[in-house]
Amino acid sequence: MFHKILIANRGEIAVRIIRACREIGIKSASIYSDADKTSLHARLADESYHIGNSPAYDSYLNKEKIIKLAKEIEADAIHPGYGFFSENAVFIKSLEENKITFIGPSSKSVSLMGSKTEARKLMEKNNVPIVPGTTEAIKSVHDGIKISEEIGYPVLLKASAGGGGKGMRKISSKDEFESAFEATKREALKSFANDDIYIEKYIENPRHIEVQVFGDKHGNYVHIFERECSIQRRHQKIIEEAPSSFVDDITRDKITLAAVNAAKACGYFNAGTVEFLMDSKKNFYFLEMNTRLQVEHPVTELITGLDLVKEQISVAAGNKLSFSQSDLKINGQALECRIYAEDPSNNFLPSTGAIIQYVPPSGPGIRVDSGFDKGSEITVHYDPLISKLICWADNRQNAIDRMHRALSEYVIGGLVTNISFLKTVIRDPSFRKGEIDINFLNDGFMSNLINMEEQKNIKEIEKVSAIFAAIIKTKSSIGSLRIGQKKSSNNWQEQMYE
Ligand code: MV4
Repeated sequence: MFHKILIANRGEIAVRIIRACREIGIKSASIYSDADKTSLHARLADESYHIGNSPAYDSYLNKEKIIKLAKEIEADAIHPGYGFFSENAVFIKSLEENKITFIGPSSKSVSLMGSKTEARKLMEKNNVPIVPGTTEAIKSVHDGIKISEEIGYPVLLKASAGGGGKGMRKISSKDEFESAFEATKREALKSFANDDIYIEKYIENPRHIEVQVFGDKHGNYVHIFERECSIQRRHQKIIEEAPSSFVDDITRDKITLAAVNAAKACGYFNAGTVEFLMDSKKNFYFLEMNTRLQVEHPVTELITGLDLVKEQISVAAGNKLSFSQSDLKINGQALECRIYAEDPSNNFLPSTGAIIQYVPPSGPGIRVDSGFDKGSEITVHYDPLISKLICWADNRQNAIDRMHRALSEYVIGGLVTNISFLKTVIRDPSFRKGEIDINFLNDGFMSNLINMEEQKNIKEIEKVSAIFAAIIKTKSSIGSLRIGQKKSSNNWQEQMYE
């Protein structure tokens, strides 16, 4: 087993990993940037190291600094969390060369899945249904039009090196093809330094269903059921659930088998997620594989009783999977709401500043994974995710009621958050019935928001709080200066902010 794990991440996921390390009895080391001196992860780890300035390229995305630090402090493994270096094959290769274990898949699996056309080819060969379309890059406008006619409009042009919704364009007819083709190619080149693009049939109003998979370094594979992630806005997920209320037992058997086949096809080990689109007839199609631990992993943990981060660490250390497929069953229903520092009544503009009041919900069936608490500051430098509120109940209706109750308890003062917006979604009759797809939060829902007025009132209250925050900050300088130093032991209990 490892002696010390360096956590190359921040916020709630860094805290999540620190907790797993502490329970196993492995030393945790965190890194933090200037902007994160007040973040929980900088306080909770056994050791904390200031890594650089606030911009990610100088801190959480500075490969040289991170590897140098890992060597200096004799960390034998690095957990990347999600985002940052988690799906960076070059970073993983460097760790392999430096004999530091990457807590995640091989660089080979990551590169394979990084190319969407390669991934589609591989899936097709391994009985994983893909969206009808091409598995090679389109060479010319002429070829593209011919293929699109065969598939039938509308089609989607996608960048081969893209993913997560970047570099996509819908084409509804032949007349649109040429200009869309050129524009998508230009964007792909600019964003991914690779202008290969391919074509898929456009699936109307699908759901986003993903399957959690896990492999060890001995060739064992399991799936850990599905998650429903259709409630998203501009490719940012907002509410996730496990299991999906749309997936029946027979569909579940099929989609989870396809996901395990996907993992086997790329020789995958550690935690991974296979994303699918599911249409209204429950046909499902492979979209992409995320070669990392995902933000929404807690809903899977709550319905299975597993600790996915501990399992990641164990498998990375070379152990066999600690459970087999037949050990797993779905128990009840879990929901997750992502709590963002953003303003729903102002086009979801990120909101920054200090958290001056912080009262998380608790009670039966509630889990809060937070990266921040009272005194923490949310800055412009990173994603505005404050925390994740996750709940469990015996069935979906009770889980929805419980989530609503917990959202009502949650107090975050000093910033505008999306909490009241989340309550509006959770209360929505269609959501309660499970009538959701990836377009749920599009214009229809937003223009029907009778509660936008309520949101505005809350915003006023929060503005006043922000003014108080500013006053308190100048008076007492929130954020202890003791944070900036290396800590030889875990002394977070002694650190008081006020
Ligand atoms: C699609 C699609 C419809 N048809 N592909 C967006 C993210 C990227 N992973 C793939 N995406 C989509 N691909 C076909 N052939 C619709 C989307 C899509 C989407 C997918 C999952 C979750 C949210 C989404 C929001 C908009 C579009």
